Amino acid sequence: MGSVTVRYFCYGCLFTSATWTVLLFIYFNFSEVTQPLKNVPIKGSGPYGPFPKKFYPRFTRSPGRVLDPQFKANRMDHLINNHIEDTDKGLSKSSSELGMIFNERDQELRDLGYQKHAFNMLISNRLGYHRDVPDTRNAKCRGKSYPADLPTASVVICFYNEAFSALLRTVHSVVDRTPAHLLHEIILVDDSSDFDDLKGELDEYIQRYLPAKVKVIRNRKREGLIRGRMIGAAHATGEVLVFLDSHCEVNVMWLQPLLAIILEDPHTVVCPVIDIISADTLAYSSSPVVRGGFNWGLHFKWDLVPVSELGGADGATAPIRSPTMAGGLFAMNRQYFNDLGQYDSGMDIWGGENLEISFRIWMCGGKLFIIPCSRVGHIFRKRRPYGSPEGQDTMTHNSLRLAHVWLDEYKEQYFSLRPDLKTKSFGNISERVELRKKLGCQSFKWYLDNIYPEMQIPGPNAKPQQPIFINRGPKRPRVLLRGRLYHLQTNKCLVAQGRSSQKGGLVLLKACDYGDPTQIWIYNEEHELILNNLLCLDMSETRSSDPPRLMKCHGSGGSQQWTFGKNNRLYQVSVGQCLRVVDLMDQKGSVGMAICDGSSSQQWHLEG
Ligand SMILES: *[C@@H]1O[C@H](CO)[C@@H](O)[C@H](O)[C@H]1NC(C)=O
Ligand SMILES: [Mn+2]
Repeated sequence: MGSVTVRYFCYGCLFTSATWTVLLFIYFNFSEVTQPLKNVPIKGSGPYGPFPKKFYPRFTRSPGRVLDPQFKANRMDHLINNHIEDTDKGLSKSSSELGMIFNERDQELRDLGYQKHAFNMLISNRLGYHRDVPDTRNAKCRGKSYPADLPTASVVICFYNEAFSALLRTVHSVVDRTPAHLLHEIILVDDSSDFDDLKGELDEYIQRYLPAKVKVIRNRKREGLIRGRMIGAAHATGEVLVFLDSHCEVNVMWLQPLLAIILEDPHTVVCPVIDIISADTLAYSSSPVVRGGFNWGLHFKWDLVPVSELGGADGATAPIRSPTMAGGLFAMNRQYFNDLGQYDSGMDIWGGENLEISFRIWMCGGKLFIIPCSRVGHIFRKRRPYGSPEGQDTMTHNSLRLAHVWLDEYKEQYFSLRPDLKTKSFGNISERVELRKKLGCQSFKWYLDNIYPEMQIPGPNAKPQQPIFINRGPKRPRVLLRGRLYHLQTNKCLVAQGRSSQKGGLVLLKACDYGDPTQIWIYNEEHELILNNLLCLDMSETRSSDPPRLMKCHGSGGSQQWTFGKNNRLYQVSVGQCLRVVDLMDQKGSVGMAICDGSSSQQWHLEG
């Protein structure tokens, strides 16, 4: 009897300790995960879709690395119950369904984002403020070392109505990937933005989660990017000014190569290679090393690097002389920026200032280089989402000023393209003309002869063309699947409504015709769906209510990027929705896009 009591007593003890062990295990595990995620939701956030709120990375507001990115990616995948059958380069793996729309709110956020910012704000918000980016530098850059006594940098970022998440990812990427002793300060210049979250909420965030060297300056009225940068520079106290756009992410070791060149020669202005962050998917990808040029319409353009400018002792890691800069991203000794006359304060808002400062640098004794070992990603928006306050054409006004100050007789080249501007007023340029005299600058002819001999000058004295550019053969994307695209439930095929070669044509569901080769689709590693080896299935980027169409393949993802996912869904990246049959009963077989719901109208299969 006694032994039975003891036995039950022991079982009781075992049971109690087991229960406690389990409880403690659960407690510690969960508190570890949830602790850094106790975040204040951003204004305008509510309950969202199928996610438990605490795991939702979109509203992370805490400092530091909220979630290790791998963990975050896995969590995201897990949450959207998804195993992406990506066979490609790991890079897009975690992000290819990050834009998926689950409900009306997501849809609104996405559409509003495109409207206000011309990029996918839904994905930007979900990415949070920290993420790793692929190291896109040439492998030889990794072995380089830089002097210990590099100058300190003041990073100046002007913003106007920027998406909160994009701005903070820019700032955090700088803080995360810049050695603290080189980062003197970050100066954010708010050019009188209209959005509320960029006011008090931004201040509060910076105060709580960013180091004190991150400062905000608020313009009382809209000044534009050009005067905005001058205001930022006037407040800066570091030795080097680094200008960045407000939708960038800097890469590893981005700053040291820039500072090293400026240390060597303070009259050298340097630009990083601008990597591409897709406006549709926010995927980060490498840019080829190109350099800046311009045309006689005074528009900036990218040129391939002439062979004569390539290589040198350092090969692929050597600085590349660039006739012009793109404008948004560069570093320059602060004293030199002031000595060289900053910017033309008579220029408004945006446009032309990048050519003006480029000409001024070269013509007045400086140098301008692109540094292949420094890389900064930039969201290339499809359009400029805002105008000037009174809707003026500031690009033309600014170009006109620069033509009159810097182009000498070559301004006739500009006017021959724009005869309407010959008599147009451009304000008072006497100060800038004075500056050019004071600095003892070279002629524009000198610039063309010495810095940009590739520039074509029409007319009787035209120079022979020098098309000595590197030839990159267009790489054909690898084919992953080839066959008919079946709608599973009806076993019908997705085909062109008219001819498969007709650009802009619709697609619909029809009985499969196995003798018809124009019903064959290719799915390739670029995630394109190509019908009959001709046209790509394409979704209008801003209007997800439109049905998909067959368009010329553009090779840059986004509107032509499709993913086969869980439940046989066919997901469109830039729209964030899935392909579906509009009405299963209807004989017309119309297809369109809809929120992914796993229903049978949305199940597809590509098979040979
Ligand atoms: C242009 O500005 C300069 C000073 O910056 C001034 O001396 C000059 O009178 C101005 N010219 C005109 C026509 O207003
Ligand atoms: Mn930009």
